[in-house]
Amino acid sequence: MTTRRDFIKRTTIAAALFPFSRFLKIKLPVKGTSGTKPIVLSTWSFGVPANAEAWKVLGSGGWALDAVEAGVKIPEGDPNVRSVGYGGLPDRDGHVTLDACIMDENANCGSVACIEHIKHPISVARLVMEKTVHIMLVGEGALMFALENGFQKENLLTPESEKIWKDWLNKSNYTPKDVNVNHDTIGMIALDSNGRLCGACTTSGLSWKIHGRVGDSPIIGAGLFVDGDVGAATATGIGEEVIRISGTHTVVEFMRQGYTPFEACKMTVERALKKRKYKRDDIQVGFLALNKDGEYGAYSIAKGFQYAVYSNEENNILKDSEYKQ
Ligand code: SD4
Repeated sequence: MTTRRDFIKRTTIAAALFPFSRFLKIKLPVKGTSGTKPIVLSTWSFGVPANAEAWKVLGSGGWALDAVEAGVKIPEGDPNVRSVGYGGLPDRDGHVTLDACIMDENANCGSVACIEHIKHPISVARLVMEKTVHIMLVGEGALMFALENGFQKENLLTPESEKIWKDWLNKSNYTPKDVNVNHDTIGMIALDSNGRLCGACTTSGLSWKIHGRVGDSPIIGAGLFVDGDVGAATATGIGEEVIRISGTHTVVEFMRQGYTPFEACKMTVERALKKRKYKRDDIQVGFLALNKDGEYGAYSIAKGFQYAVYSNEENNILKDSEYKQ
């Protein structure tokens, strides 16, 4: 693991060399969590079963794109996960609206936003990528596209989530700012045994949001970004803060400059804080990143963010006290 002193030293050296490195192609002196492939990472504790599913593809030499799609479908289909897919908490008017995107190693990508009634929006996003000339479909149009392609219309509001929503309605002020920012999205990034980097991100978004609100999760460069030659990153937390700084694109650009995934995530979080003058722990924004060499890292503003890593047949969860340095 990188120590704080190592980080400062490398950051200083990197800052001094950066203006020249672009011309001289100097490889900046960085190191990170030891690289390995295949490997899959995902946000929060539901990343553990999701990674296990993704590993079924990665462990047998499959494509990272198939792995991330299969992996994130686990929390999407789990009614007990109240922040992704089926069983997700609704917006303030009781609609479960879902956001998802997917991206491969060649910058192919697809996305759906504010889609209703479809249990696996990630698979619709993949279809947008593979069957259309577009990248993003939203709302009614995304639903029509899904139905035309054989997806089933379902009620995604479970009795449990409906009860939580009704309890909220009883005591809420129903103002535009009355949203629940305590929320977990699944973002998954993977490197397969052929060196292909891919990612997926899917969520029901902030609960009690205004109907029609779209977060960062389906936006390429905000909730997810992959550059197959450099690295991949995904985001969790308040989507508005991630969109404002093109969060995951920024993380990948820092990795392109030679920073480790941990450093890239930390610098991007610092940028989000600097621009908005929030105090730490007032808001949550977290990034998870993986580079082309299989090195990974994460950083978040507030305490409590954790992520799951599956590599070498081991499925681990890392808490912030373990990955923050
Ligand atoms: C959103 N970024 O809709 C998502 C929420 C989230 O962990 O990631 N929560 O803003």
